[in-house]
Amino acid sequence: MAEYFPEVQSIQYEGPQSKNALAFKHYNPDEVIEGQTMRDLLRFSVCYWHTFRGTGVDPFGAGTLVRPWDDGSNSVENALKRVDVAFEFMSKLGAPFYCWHDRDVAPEGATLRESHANFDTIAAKLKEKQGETGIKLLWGTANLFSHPRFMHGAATSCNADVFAYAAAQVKKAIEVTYELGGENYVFWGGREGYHNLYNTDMQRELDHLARFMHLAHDHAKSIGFTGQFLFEPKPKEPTKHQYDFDAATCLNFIGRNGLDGIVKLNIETNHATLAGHTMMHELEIARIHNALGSIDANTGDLLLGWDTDQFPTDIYLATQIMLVLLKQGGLGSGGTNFDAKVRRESFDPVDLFHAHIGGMDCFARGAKIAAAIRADGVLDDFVKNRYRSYDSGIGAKIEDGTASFADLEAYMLEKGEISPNESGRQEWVENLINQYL
Ligand code: XUL
Ligand code: CO
Repeated sequence: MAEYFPEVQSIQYEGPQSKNALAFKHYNPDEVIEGQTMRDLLRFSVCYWHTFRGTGVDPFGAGTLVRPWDDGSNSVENALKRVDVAFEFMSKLGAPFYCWHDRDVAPEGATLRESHANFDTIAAKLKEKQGETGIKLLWGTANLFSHPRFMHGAATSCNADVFAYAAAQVKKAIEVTYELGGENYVFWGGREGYHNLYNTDMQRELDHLARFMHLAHDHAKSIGFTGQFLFEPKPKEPTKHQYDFDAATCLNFIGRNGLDGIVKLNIETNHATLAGHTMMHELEIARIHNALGSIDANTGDLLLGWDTDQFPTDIYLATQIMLVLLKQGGLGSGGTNFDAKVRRESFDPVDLFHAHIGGMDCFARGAKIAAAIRADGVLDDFVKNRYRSYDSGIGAKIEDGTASFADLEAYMLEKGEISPNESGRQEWVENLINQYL
């Protein structure tokens, strides 16, 4: 059988001293962190769209990532060959999971019927390769944003036929996800948003989006798909106002529309920063609402205001992420999906390996550092101690709901002034984290 990455053997863990660029320095799949192997804790996933469909095209120039195996066509034959490429890459990398949009893996046909048939053909091969390699599907999703028909959105389009088309596509994508044993199904809003309120009925559009998710859930139930539904927040790009702006906005939408317990969140680093938050903030918001389902691991660029989808290399950031993930004991059925692309100047196929190896090592290192911080317990003790006034006395009564405003007034009239405040010690806490890096 043809080999597409002949210069690369399977990537091994060689430890921090290794000088081999094509080896892991920190990601050791069998190493145990807080009772879980790194393999099970991190659940790394390769995304099909950037890794196998990315061309490096930008608004100023044609694609640069010309792959030797790709004939440049959108044919089924080319798509079938790409499956071999993908599984060779993922096997050599040692990634346990992957994920796709329907149109990444299979070409759109001239009709919906033809698109479904193409998808079935490719899905059969994906299933075969999953069986051969043991690589599993982390999640599937539908591309409801590339085709011109989705110019006004999909579920939130002003045109009911577009809603119906999107429904047909998601129905099929859920069925294929189920057929391939996918563990989650993702909804990223794509063009679900607006540019101008003068021509937009926001109430109706939001109601339609909620209806769409309920219909998707009803269908999943009817076919026995029990994978987790995930909503992926993003504040802008492509529309100015996205309905899934950030974690809090998505959680409000979920709660308001009876989707609690049905839909969790897939949090992406570059989306968090575009929303003016940190990734840690977004993860923590999701976690405390019991809605942290999965992550799209990437990073933006401090100097650029758009979704650059770069591979994560910042150990400080990975440490913050892992502090939250370890607090909730991992990601359950979710994973760490590299929704990231190599730069258009990095056009060699081997750059795909460098990118993923770096991202996996970065997260592994973040996991080790976060686990060390948690094992020492200094940070945790500091935070617990900071809130100790709520552990007994008036604080305990506030928390258990037995103190009224009148009780609090009586308490304070009697006491006269508060106990002295204590320093937040932000600088000390930041220094403390640096000691573990
Ligand atoms: C877009 C994005 C998507 C979703 C899946 O910014 O992140 O690729 O992850 O549709
Ligand atoms: Co994403």
